[in-house]
Amino acid sequence: MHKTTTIEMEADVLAENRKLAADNLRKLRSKGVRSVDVMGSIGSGKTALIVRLAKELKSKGKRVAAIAGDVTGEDDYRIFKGAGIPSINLNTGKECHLDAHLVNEALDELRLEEYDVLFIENVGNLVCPADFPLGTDHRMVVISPTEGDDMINKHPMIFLEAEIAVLNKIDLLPHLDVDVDRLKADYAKIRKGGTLHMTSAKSGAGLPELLRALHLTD
Ligand SMILES: Nc1nc2c(ncn2[C@@H]2O[C@H](COP(=O)(O)OP(=O)(O)O)[C@@H](O)[C@H]2O)c(=O)[nH]1
Ligand SMILES: [Mg+2]
Ligand SMILES: [Zn+2]
Repeated sequence: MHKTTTIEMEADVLAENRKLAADNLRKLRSKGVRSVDVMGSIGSGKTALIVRLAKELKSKGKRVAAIAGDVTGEDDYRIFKGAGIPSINLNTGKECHLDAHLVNEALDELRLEEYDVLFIENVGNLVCPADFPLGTDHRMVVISPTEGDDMINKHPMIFLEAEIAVLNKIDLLPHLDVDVDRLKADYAKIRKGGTLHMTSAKSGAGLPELLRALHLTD
């Protein structure tokens, strides 16, 4: 009995989130903003990638904004501001993921008509963000080789949910005993024929290809 009630409540929460996500997507598209939900593990380079991608986009004349999602604090928000990216800070309090409701409030604070692209950095976590779409054009998941070569196999749901997957920090590969072929094979098993994008937010490697995959550049 108790289990049934819990499952019903969860189903309600997820359904409500999907409804708000659809509202967010409509709102963003009506203002001509393309949006990306950047999910991934803690420290995999989500913030660093957003900063580099925003720089590339700005050089092509695109106007970029960001939402920094964290449990607490303003660390990423300050990095975005320091990089000249107009940003909103979203603290979840104790939740380990952003949800469509929080993002809906942040969208009200941004003058959306002034931007072409919005990056939303989700809370670092490879589990529950998968269940909470935010209403973005794309969902992207970022991991890095220092986390080991079983990251994809252990978290199939998020790789199934996000249509773009990134292995960042490839500049570190020469120093690590990580089996990249295993990561690629695990990914190809989960998303048939999918490409695991290889990037370095440090050197800039792989970023033009990633921007094309996100349909943010030609
Ligand atoms: N060597 C290297 N370091 C990186 C790269 N991307 C991010 N980092 C570093 O990894 C740490 C965590 O990056 P951050 O972007 O804050 O990760 P996040 O928690 O996913 O947002 C920082 O010290 C970054 O400078 C990369 O491609 N190569
Ligand atoms: Mg970050
Ligand atoms: Zn969570």
